[in-house]
Amino acid sequence: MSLISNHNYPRILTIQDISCVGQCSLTVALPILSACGIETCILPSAVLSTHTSGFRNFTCHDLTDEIPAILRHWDSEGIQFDAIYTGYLANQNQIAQVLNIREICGTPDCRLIVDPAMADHGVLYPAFDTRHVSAMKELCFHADFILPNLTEACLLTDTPYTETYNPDWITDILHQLKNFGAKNIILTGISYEESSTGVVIAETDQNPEKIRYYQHQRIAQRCHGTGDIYASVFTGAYLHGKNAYDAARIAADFTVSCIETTKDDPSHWYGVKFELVLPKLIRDIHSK
Ligand code: PXL
Repeated sequence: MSLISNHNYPRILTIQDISCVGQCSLTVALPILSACGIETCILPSAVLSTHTSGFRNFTCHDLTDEIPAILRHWDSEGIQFDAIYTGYLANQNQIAQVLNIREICGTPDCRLIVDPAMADHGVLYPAFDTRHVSAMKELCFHADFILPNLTEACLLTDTPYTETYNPDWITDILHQLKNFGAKNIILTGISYEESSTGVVIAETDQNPEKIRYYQHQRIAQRCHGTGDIYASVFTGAYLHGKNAYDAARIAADFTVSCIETTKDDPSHWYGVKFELVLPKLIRDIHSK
């Protein structure tokens, strides 16, 4: 029996690592997408003992070599996905395989949502170098949505990173992303004043293009894993049927609540207590 897609009940494949401890990547994507009512299938890119930001001596088992056999099996079973959402990918080879996976197991209108998940606060994650950035540029070019933070947007456009900018500079970055082929861009962590930050929602494949800004509270605390949480909620809300702006807004509100819930607990430095906020997410997703 094949698993041909049933559009009334979207099936998504999310490709990212399993960090066994650390509340990021698949351990947040799976519960969040499920809470949004989306059947979620996973392709683990690697298994790590913890994430790589702040823990020392973590282990990492790269699963790239497993991917072709998994794909052959899915193909032989006729398994199809309505959407593919990628997060932290372990190497350039895996990035290159994503389009092949969509080709073989995607429905004809399979949407590709890419969180570049490679850098933050002006620096690349420890495991990556410029080859990773080049491969990610290529993947973003084919995506329906990309969800970079400012550091990733700068890397994708070869722009020096800065924390001081104005709306014109951001518009210029968005146009550079559009020129290299990105269709819809959800740019997170864009702040024009001390007390607030926000998300830019640029639907550049619309005519005329739509660029909107959702401003929200800024909490001074830096928390790990919030990019993965944001991208997972955006993806779940969007596939649930919200428009891009509402999905971006729900994701921002959820992420802020997660940080609020965690910020006064220094022992929880490695992630956020998103589990406590899932009831709010379910209410927001299922409200009109
Ligand atoms: O949250 C992004 C992420 C995902 N997976 C791993 C990471 C990181 C960020 O550091 O190390 C393994």
